[in-house]
Amino acid sequence: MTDTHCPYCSLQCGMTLSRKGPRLEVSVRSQKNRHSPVNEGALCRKGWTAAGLRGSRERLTTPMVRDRATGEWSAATWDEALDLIAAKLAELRDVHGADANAVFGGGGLTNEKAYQLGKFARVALGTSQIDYNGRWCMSSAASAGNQAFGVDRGLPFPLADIEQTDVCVLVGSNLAETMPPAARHLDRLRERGGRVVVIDPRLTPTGERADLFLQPVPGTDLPLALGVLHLLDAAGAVDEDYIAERTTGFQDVRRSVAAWWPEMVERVSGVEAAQLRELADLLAGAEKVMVLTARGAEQHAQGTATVLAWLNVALALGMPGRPFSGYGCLTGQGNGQGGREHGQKADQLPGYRMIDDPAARAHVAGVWGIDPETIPGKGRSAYELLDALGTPDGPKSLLVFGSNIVVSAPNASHVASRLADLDLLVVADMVMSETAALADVVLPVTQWAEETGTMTNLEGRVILRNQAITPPDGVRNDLDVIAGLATRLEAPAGVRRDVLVDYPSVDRQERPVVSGATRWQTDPEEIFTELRAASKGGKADYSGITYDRIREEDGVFWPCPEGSDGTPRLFTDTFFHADGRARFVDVAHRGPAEQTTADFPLHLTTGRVLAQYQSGAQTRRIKELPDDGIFVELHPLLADRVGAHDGDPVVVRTARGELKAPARIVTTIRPDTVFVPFHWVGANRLTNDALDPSSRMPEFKVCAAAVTA
Ligand SMILES: Nc1nc2c(c(=O)[nH]1)N[C@H]1C(S)=C(S)[C@@H](COP(=O)(O)OP(=O)(O)OC[C@H]3O[C@@H](n4cnc5c(=O)[nH]c(N)nc54)[C@H](O)[C@@H]3O)O[C@H]1N2
Ligand SMILES: Nc1nc2c(c(=O)[nH]1)N[C@H]1C(S)=C(S)[C@@H](COP(=O)(O)OP(=O)(O)OC[C@H]3O[C@@H](n4cnc5c(=O)[nH]c(N)nc54)[C@H](O)[C@@H]3O)O[C@H]1N2
Ligand code: SF4
Ligand SMILES: [Mo]
Repeated sequence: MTDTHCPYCSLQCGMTLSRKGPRLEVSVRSQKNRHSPVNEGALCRKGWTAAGLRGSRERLTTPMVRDRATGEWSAATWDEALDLIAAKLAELRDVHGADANAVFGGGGLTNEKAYQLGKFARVALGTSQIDYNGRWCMSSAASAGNQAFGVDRGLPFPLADIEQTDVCVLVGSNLAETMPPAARHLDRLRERGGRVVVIDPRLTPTGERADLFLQPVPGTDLPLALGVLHLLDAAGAVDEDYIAERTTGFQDVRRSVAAWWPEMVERVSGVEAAQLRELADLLAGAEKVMVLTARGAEQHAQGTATVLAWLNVALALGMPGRPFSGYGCLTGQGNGQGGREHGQKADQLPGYRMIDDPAARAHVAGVWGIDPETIPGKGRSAYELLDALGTPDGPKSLLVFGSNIVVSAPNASHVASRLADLDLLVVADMVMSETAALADVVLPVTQWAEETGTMTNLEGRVILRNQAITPPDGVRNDLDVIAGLATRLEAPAGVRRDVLVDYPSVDRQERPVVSGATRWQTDPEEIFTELRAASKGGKADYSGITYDRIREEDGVFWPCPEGSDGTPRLFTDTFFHADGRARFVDVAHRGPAEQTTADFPLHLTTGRVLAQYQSGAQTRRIKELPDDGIFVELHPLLADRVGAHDGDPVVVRTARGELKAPARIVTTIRPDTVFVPFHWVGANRLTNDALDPSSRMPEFKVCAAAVTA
């Protein structure tokens, strides 16, 4: 029996794995799991069935190489596959320069993998071209958090704090379906007499839990926030003392919200002025308010500005840093948080250091035992990277670890055409995902139950994934794959032991320096020790966290410098900007990048259903999970107008492509909006690749569409 955590979402529910003959059984049987802080012994359907890939025929167990001419696959040995890849990477670098090779990571990778992948790109390949799917996830909230607070940690408080607030406002989150065990916190909050507000163009199972439900036009959360702040200020409900003591920039924001009368907000968002007043009254009368955003608010070309507008509401009410109050982002992927802290993002180095900061480069170069000058600069963001593949100035190869981009990237047909122009596409995965099926080489890797490593959940809590079983024959850990390639590329793996944190007994002068060593680590705990050193002194400081501490303490919250207890709650005394204050940022509403027209009169939005996870690469292959296939959700009024019948196919068209799928007619969606889940191929043939200017987040949540029966 091994205690570990679910492989999927950012809740990282504690679960117990036991062997039952050849099978693996999921339970929450252990004492530890019954009391695990985020799920208290509850799991959602995806968690219960997570072991379904173990022993399944869908599992890849041998490296595969595809013949470009015939399209045929043949099995290869690991040496053959890695030799082939390394030789091609070296050739491309020699001919076109280091940026000819690119790496694409994922927020499902452990911290150790994310760290090692970033180091591999910068040290072994020397490329600036690395980014990851987290750009499509909560990057707008990250960018807003950095601007307002000077730091980006999903929730600045433990999840269970939700129960103790007075009003919890969920902007674009369907957590009852996307993090089901978390919904209990909303229920308990309401049992205590607190209120839940949900803002979503669809009345979801989360919306059904709300005391107040607002149903805006997709892409109008920003003016809603401006309208709320307008009303709060007019009512004298802003916290002037807090604003004066703990923030800067309010006066500009106050001036710009003055123009947003409720009636004007109603015209833009479709939310009645009376409802907006109801929300403002609720907030004005509450002592403790929590504003939480998720993808509905964030996945927009104005996602950062939208989050900032809601953050301004929380700040004006004086909430961030106050007990059981504040602003938080509900991150998404299992390691969506840690994945963005340790260097797989184009502009970052480990510890949430910025790659263009000379001090950060010097520190990390010190740990890596290399000259800071050799660390490349900032690379392209995820979508811009994919868009550049195979173009004259763009990368000629792509290594993918932990993402199924041809299903999950916006404007996916275009992305598939870019992949086709590569000289080399390598995908490491445990199944033949739609992206793997397009690769030249596919490498079979371990899944969660077969490996150890740390993950950082939505609360900033660093937890430990424990290996429960040995991997199937032929399958390797991503860390082995990275080390195998780095060694073949003759990359130095010189960790300078003198900067490591674990040698308190040795005098600093005498600590051994192994600069120039060529062995790349594959042991997760060794890599974590190096990560601790690399993160030391950074914003996401992990230097005081050890595997033992995580085991003993139910996880440890960063920042956690050596000797610290960790930080479950941020901002109680100070924010992370040099002056210690939070910043109001004045933002203006521009609306979605693509407006409706006579040809495309509807709003298309996309998202999730309970039983499927992400691109579906894993969950569509698990027999115990219902797979109803892709569908188009639309309102009866719209269905009547276009002559659609429930269950019969409709065609959705946008400027980028079309999708034919069964109609699902529901009264819970706005009549001017259609919804398509993205777990199957199709939704992203439709979506718009317009990007947020600061986070580079694509506008998954709104574009202009037409529907015909
Ligand atoms: N079942 C399941 N759970 C998951 C995942 C999964 O794939 N499946 N993925 C995980 C990951 S990586 C993530 S990021 C999270 C995402 O978790 P959520 O953000 O909760 O999920 P979404 O369904 O993408 O979007 C949430 C809601 O936003 C609404 N929405 C659409 N457009 C707008 C808008 O313009 N404004 C507002 N206010 N709302 C809008 C949608 O109707 C939807 O109900 O879930 C995690 N958990
Ligand atoms: N239209 C639309 N598109 C969206 C969204 C939306 O709301 N609407 N949401 C976006 C969001 S928030 C996200 S997070 C992305 C997610 O979309 P993807 O990045 O495609 O995420 P997954 O489907 O989880 O893909 C992970 C892949 O890696 C494999 N894998 C899992 N673990 C590991 C590992 O440890 N190592 C390796 N090598 N492989 C592994 C899985 O089998 C799978 O094939 O989609 C985005 N796309
Ligand atoms: S809520 Fe998330 S972490 Fe928990 S069991 Fe479901 S998918 Fe797994
Ligand atoms: Mo996500």
